[in-house]
Amino acid sequence: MRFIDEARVFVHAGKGGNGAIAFLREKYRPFGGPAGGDGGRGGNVIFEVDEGLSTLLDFKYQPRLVARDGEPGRGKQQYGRAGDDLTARVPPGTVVLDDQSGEVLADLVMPGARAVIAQAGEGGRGNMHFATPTRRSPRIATPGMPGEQRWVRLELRLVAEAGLVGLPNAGKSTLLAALTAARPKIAPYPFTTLAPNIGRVFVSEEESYTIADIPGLIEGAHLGHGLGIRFLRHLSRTRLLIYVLDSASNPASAYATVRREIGAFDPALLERSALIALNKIDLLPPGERQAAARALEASLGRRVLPISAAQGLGLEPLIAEIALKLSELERVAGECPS
Ligand SMILES: Nc1nc2c(ncn2[C@@H]2O[C@H](COP(=O)(O)OP(=O)(O)OP(=O)(O)O)[C@@H](O)[C@H]2O)c(=O)[nH]1
Ligand SMILES: [Mg+2]
Repeated sequence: MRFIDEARVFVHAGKGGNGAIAFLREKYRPFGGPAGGDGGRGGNVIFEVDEGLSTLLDFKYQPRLVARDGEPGRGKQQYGRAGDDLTARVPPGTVVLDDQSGEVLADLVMPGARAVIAQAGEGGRGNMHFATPTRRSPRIATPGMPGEQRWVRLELRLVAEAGLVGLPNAGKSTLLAALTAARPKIAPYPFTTLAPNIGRVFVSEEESYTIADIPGLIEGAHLGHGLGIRFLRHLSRTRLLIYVLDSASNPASAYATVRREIGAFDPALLERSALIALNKIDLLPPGERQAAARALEASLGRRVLPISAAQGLGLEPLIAEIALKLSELERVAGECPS
């Protein structure tokens, strides 16, 4: 399935039905008074989260969402039928913005979350409402109101607790595959991953978290080099970044490059809690692995966890460390709600 994380969609809610002008004509009451009913309201355009979706692909095929109009009122005080709402399903994490103003109309995260994106027009009022003692046969009814219409932009920002970042070929996808049931493509060349992947790590029966594998970044990504930095949007909801560095190719400089590119996208990401995984330590002689991690720790001034995603070395401590960080962050968030 193609991963599409941006789409432009035209939404048009239904117009309300017109109010009716009608009079009762019954056998024994030839001038029975006004009896035009109200028009029905139009259909809203609603977006709703469907947990089973992970792409905005559907909107590429159907970029116009037009809900039905309400029916006009009728004689004998009958109301017009309301137009059916049109409900479009979106993946969790979809942000809906007004295309022109950029205003955020909805941020749809939780399964089942929904928002009216184009408001339907109200139905008009029939002449049965307009009779007064002095105006007993009003020939007045109001028209239905138009439904809202506009272009909206959809942006998917994946919902994951932690995000893997690093240069191409560092082993991010290998790590995701080692920790979760996700099966991303893995290959010995850069830019294997062309779109983010998500997997869930099970720490215990009650505890699990999700990790996103973001396509590799290179020097100048913020200038459009490589795959650029647009995928970094998918880190915006993560609470923890995991830098994946290849121990065999200057990890300190890789770290600096990745930080520069992330900072160019959004400086706030540099403040985010982070862990550093020094990958591919199986390529080093066993006696040098810890030393390599300590040396990098000393040069970065941050804790470094040595791992081999391919051979499953050091993964238990990493899983535990991620879980610990996330639960600390959760506690802090709980203490000072923002
Ligand atoms: N020896 C060794 N090789 C590894 C390890 N982890 C990954 N690799 C290899 O490194 C290459 C790149 O791995 P990927 O997981 O595709 O790297 P990536 O970071 O996802 O790369 P992009 O998707 O291009 O950004 C593959 O050939 C992997 O088999 C490791 O721990 N040890
Ligand atoms: Mg990859």
